[in-house]
Amino acid sequence: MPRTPARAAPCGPNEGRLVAMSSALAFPATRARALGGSALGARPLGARSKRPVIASSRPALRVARAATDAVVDKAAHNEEQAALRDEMVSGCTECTMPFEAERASALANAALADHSRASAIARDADESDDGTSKMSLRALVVGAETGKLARALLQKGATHVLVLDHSRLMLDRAAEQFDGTSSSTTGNDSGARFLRADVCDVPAYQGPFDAVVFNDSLATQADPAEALRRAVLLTRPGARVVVSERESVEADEAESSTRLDVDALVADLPLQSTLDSPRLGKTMRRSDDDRGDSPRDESSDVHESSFVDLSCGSVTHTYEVPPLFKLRDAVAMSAPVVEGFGRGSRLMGVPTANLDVDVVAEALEGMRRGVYFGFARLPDDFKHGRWCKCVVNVGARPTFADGEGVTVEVHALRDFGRDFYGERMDVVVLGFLRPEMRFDGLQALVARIMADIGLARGALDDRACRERVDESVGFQVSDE
Ligand code: ADP
Ligand code: RBF
Ligand code: MG
Repeated sequence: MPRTPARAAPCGPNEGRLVAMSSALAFPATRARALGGSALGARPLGARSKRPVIASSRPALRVARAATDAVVDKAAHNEEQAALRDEMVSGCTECTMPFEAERASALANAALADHSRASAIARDADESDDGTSKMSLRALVVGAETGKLARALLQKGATHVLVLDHSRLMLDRAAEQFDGTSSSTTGNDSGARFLRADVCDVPAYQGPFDAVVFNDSLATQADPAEALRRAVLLTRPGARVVVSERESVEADEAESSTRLDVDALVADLPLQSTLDSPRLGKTMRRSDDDRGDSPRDESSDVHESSFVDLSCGSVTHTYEVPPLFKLRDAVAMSAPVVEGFGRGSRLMGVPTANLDVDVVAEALEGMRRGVYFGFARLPDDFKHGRWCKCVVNVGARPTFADGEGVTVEVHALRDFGRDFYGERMDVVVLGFLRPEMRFDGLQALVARIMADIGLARGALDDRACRERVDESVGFQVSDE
């Protein structure tokens, strides 16, 4: 195949794109081969199954049918894509892709260069006796292609790479890049593993991932926005998310205008362009458009000019899940606890002391909306006057219909055994966890809050963090 950038099939004369299959079935390369090809016959490329829509006058039934239709459509879409890809692979003798090696290297760099965890692994290895680190760096590749990307990621510092595709044959071919592919399905062995699955069905135990690369696969997802959202939920703070779509250099205007608007897709996600790296401290200050009262503010988490790399015949966007990081200056607040929406304890099991926002208005000026960690105390309460760990949400609660106006809610990681409305609460905010985001429901929000609490505990246990508190705020942190 000539090495020219083209919107080409991975191999052979077929032109088309790949995707989906909803079973999360992990298997080693050998099993992939044993399973053989798809039972589906060849279908016209690009054809989408159209199911008749059955309308119901009863709303509940309508909703249920719509949901079932979506599941069936997705399964059909995924099967179709799997069949297409199987067909591409089985039809080629020598499989190559345009700019294959260069593109793999560029994408691996986008995913890993200056990655905070990669640097931590290097430091850890330096300090260890045997020069190796016990830390892992997990990458998720959506779209197997020829396996070169998985290889490049491992070469550039990833310890585990999970490769997803819907086509058994495509996975099988990618696995040929590796000798002695691990048969682990739990993700605990290092190296490359291959999973025939939809990205939305990857179980959390396979992660958390430090890098996710959509390898020319986002546009052909049944629901690209949902695929991105689910992938981001599998990541760890500081993770990179790279979206790369192959593109012909001769792409005509029509083709360019139908290009995925990836920035728009990530607008509601806790991602920011790598150009606006929090390590540079930029994201801790609100951007201008975040200051007004405009209802839209989540998209300020995403820099419009995310990195677009047109080399290697691809358009590539690189984002970062904000790392856990400490504020340059601790933010101190002290305010009476006021009534909120009465939802925290009752519905969520996470009581949040709502601070009087008028009193903390000045401190809020420098803070973006999002989830923070720090220490809190009730200074006027003899029994609870010592500092304890806390998580703090500064935001508009977009998950709920009441999402108007910024509130400051503190969940203290301590059992007070009583309510303390009207009492003064002191809070020292030390670090940022993530931007606020809209969740699909209470359950998803609570699950994420639990993860936030875990991350906050870890960060606040960090000796350096505690020492810094003692120095800059001048109090001894309780060791409870
Ligand atoms: P509201 O919507 O009125 O804020 P919540 O359901 O969020 O109600 O409950 C918050 C109240 O619960 C706080 O104002 C405080 O009095 C009490 N509370 C008890 N334990 C805690 C805790 N660990 N963290 C925060 N608030 C707590
Ligand atoms: N609400 C949201 O709508 N999106 C969020 O991302 C979000 N994150 C939160 C994180 C933490 C640690 C806490 C304590 C609250 C968060 N909330 C979020 C606020 C939540 O919606 C609120 O506490 C309840 O609605 C009760 O007012
Ligand atoms: Mg509350």
